Amino acid sequence: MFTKHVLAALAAIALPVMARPEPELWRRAMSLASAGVSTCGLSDEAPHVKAPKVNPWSPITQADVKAVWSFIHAPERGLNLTNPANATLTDNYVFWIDTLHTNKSSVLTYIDGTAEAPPKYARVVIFEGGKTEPVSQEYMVGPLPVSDKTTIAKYDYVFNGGSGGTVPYNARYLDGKRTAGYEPLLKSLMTEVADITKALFNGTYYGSSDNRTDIVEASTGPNSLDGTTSWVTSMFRYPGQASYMVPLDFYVLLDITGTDTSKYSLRGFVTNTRFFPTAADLRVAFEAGELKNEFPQTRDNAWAVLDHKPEMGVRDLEDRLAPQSLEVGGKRYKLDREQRYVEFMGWSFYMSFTRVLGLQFYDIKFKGERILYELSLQEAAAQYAGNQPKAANTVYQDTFFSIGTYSATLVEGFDCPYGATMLDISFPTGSGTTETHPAAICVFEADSGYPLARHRTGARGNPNGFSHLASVKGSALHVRTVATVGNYDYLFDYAFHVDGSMEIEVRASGYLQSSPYYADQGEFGPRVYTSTQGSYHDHVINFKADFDLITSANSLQRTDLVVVNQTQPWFPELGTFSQMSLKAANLEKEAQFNWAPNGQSMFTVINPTSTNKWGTPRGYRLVPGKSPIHLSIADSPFSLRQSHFLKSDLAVTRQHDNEPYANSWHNINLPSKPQQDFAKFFDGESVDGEDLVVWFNLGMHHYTRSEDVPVTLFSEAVSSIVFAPQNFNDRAPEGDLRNRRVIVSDAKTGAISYEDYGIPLPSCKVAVEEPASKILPWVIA
Ligand SMILES: *[C@@H]1O[C@H](CO)[C@@H](O)[C@H](O)[C@H]1NC(C)=O
Ligand SMILES: *[C@@H]1O[C@H](CO)[C@@H](O)[C@H](O)[C@H]1NC(C)=O
Ligand SMILES: *[C@@H]1O[C@H](CO)[C@@H](O)[C@H](O)[C@H]1NC(C)=O
Ligand SMILES: *[C@@H]1O[C@H](CO)[C@@H](O)[C@H](O)[C@H]1NC(C)=O
Ligand SMILES: *[C@@H]1O[C@H](CO)[C@@H](O)[C@H](O)[C@H]1NC(C)=O
Ligand SMILES: *[C@@H]1O[C@H](CO)[C@@H](O)[C@H](O)[C@H]1NC(C)=O
Ligand SMILES: [Cu+2]
Repeated sequence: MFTKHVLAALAAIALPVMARPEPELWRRAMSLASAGVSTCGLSDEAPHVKAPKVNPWSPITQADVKAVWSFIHAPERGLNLTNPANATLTDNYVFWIDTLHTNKSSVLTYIDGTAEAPPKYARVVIFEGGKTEPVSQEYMVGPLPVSDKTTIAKYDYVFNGGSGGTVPYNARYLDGKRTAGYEPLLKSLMTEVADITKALFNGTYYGSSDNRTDIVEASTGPNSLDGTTSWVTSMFRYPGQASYMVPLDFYVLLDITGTDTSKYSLRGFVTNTRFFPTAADLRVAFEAGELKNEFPQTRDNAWAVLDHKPEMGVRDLEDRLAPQSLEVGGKRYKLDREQRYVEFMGWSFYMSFTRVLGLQFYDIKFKGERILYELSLQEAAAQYAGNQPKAANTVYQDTFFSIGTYSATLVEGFDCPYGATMLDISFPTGSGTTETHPAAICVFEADSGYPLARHRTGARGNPNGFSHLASVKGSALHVRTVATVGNYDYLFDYAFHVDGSMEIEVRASGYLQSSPYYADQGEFGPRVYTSTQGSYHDHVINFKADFDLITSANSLQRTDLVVVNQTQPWFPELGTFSQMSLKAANLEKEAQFNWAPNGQSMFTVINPTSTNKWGTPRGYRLVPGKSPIHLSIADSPFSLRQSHFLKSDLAVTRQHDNEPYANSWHNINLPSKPQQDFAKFFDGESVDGEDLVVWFNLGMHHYTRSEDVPVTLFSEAVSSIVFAPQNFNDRAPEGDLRNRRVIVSDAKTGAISYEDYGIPLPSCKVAVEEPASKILPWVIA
């Protein structure tokens, strides 16, 4: 039967914004609905589902954070803490509080059985500058809620570097107290050479709060190699909205070892790629006329601001609204907001959130069978290159900055489709309170942009035949967040496809950490503006995928595509000839390895004791997606032993409660004496038929370009991986989907039948109002 459909009148109606208590309810639909117009259910709240269990991975509550704060500050704890608001370098004070990672061994019996949920713990970082040997120390506080059973203990067991949760002062985070510690020295040095910087750059720095200062200082990391000494590399820029794009060729290097700021000293100045150990040396060169500012930087930032530039012209029809992905059939996923639990087309999962790692997923199941126990970001690293101190010195590992705290408000209709479910994030601060960012995570189902499957069987040459045409809708549920860490915006997208595959994608936008332009340094990146060079850098983003396919005992099967010589008796004239063949073997021991060149190996996590109907072990294949890279440099002094996890595409280890993280957040400042040494995970343990963890890297070799101005484009700075079922099912899990069309035509009679499986196009109005983001309390984090 050929059914005719009325295409919905898709009208984008922008209405004035009203204050609404729940930001995601952008529902003018309400008034249309009351006027009897069907509104596609676009703006509806996702149907509620009750999570099977109270989420055991959830962040600790606001009340717990407060109680932990009081608990650790109580005199009987003996921690001798000063309130951070009043603390100095030589006091003990809390840096931050976070949720402690939950031991897998204690949670499985809860989610799979009848055991109690394991108790929650807080993770507390205390800067102990007041100790004889000043350190940063991590603690665990629990069980929570705080009671007389609650204790505080050093949090050592997740760090394998030999010093547990203790980090030497010189490797400690460069917080406001430390920057205030070196500011007087920087100020006096820059004041001493103010006439020189004025002459060279028309800029002077008399300290960050002096009203004569008209350039800004920016330092970089790491600040130490092993925690015995500490330095800071400062560069200067013109201030403004796009300050990252207007760097100046002037650097000051300071030694900031220890807590006694009177001992801080100048290592030297750098400009014109020359090093001057003292201000006097710099002055000699300046007065001899040897210093030039060949490519004067622009104080004007406007060219690098991400806004509409009418002077670039007009494109025909660009005054029309661009296509939108809308859930026109209504939301097809269910949500338990409180428990952060989602069900979608056979998928189910829980979410969590921490300061250090951001968004995490737990207990990811497809059709009731566990695929992953945990999926979480481990690190977002970047390493730069250049023949000047800032770019050469720069390695970022963004867990250092608590990357989770930089996820903030998403723009509906642009960052996420209109009508997406918006979730807030909350995390403990360093002062016993909880910070909340509205609409920092969005959940939505979107069209894949291609059919999941299709086939046409033609009737050509058979006048009595039928032609059969089938096409199946492709869609996926996405969970997305964007973390803006300084210059960069990292978009993390987790997609749950209806075919049982999962895709993890990272994109980067935001400002380059650019360098001043040097005519003779093209090997470090192109000139992208009058006096700005796009500094070459690598982004490497590490993830943990703790697969538990059906059970925890899994193997990693490597199938090599090898060419073999064969003889086959029916081709006697060929003699020996070459053939492709598959050679499979399970990885025996923990290992780090790369994707094979030309994709000639397949890596599949399998359950070796569970087979599909055809006798093949059930598995999920790791499919490299866009830009499957790892760190390009193996032995940089700035990314040495603390960065092993960035140096291979993949790694497989045995799961242990004391190895929950690839990296430690303080590790960036310990390249040659790591607090956490990923290499030590590889101690010869078997991973064949064991509880294994796959660690993988996404990333980009960021070959900077003029199109990185004003900001890097998400379209090109993208990397991804897919986990796809590989003999996991007996056939493709699509036959149960009714979102498909089948058209059969009879070649003889010309009769056509069109089947829509009871899912016709809706006839409703799409009522779209300017979204909630417009009225949200924007988070400027
Ligand atoms: C900081 O110190 C001042 C002066 O001693 C005191 O009045 C104030 O209460 C302190 N603030 C905190 C948060 O402890
Ligand atoms: C407590 O810390 C302060 C610095 O904040 C220090 O001066 C004092 O000696 C410490 N007291 C003890 C008992 O350690
Ligand atoms: C020098 O910098 C100041 C801002 O501090 C600016 O007002 C002035 O226009 C600049 N002069 C030149 C010649 O660019
Ligand atoms: C700058 O600060 C000085 C000293 O604090 C003050 O006397 C002067 O009025 C300020 N100038 C401007 C332009 O604000
Ligand atoms: C196949 O035979 C060719 C020709 O004898 C030889 O060069 C090649 O190395 C052989 N390849 C393999 C995989 O054995
Ligand atoms: C987690 O497991 C480790 C290693 O077995 C153990 O030392 C630690 O006490 C456990 N943590 C909690 C919170 O139970
Ligand atoms: Cu980049």
